[in-house]
Amino acid sequence: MLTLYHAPISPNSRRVWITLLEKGLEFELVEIKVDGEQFKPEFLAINPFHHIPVLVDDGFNIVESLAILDYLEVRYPTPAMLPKDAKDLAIARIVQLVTVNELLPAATTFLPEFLGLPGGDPEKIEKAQQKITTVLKFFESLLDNRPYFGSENLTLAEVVAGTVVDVLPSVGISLSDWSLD
Ligand SMILES: N[C@@H](CCC(=O)N[C@@H](CS)C(=O)NCC(=O)O)C(=O)O
Repeated sequence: MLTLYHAPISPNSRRVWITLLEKGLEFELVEIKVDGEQFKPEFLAINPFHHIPVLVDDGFNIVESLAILDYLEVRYPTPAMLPKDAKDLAIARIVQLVTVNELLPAATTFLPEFLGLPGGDPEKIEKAQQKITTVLKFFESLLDNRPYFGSENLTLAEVVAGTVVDVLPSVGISLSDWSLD
């Protein structure tokens, strides 16, 4: 039995939720409200770092969303969601890690705007905007004539990037100039 501890607002969590759906797996969804519920002893017993997502598979607890995706790919290999070719796999992993390490932190700068709160530091926002443009240009350079990163089929690269790229228009960053939308 698979159980996902999840918060719909979290891109880290949504990437696991989408992967479970794409793989057609049955799972129980436990919503954690990240306004404090993550610090309850019951949840800290599952993840001492108080982060969602956590996936529990028959009593085995997995924290860290990218580790969860790797686990799911090996444990439930159909449909395959990572390329087998070395270069294609590198491209998929690059997209995942650039999303987590570059794009998501830059997009988070726009969080106050997204939540309708007073805006942040204009200098930081300008830098974040430049970073997002650099990432999108870089992602575009990794695409070839195939519809997905390094693949003819949907991969975990699109799942990870998609949960962040998808919110960019809602914080005022248009995707119309890019072949990624
Ligand atoms: N590196 C972790 C990050 C997880 C993470 O930061 N989750 C946030 C939600 S996006 C969270 O649980 N925040 C509440 C907290 O840390 O107390 C992963 O990829 O799973």
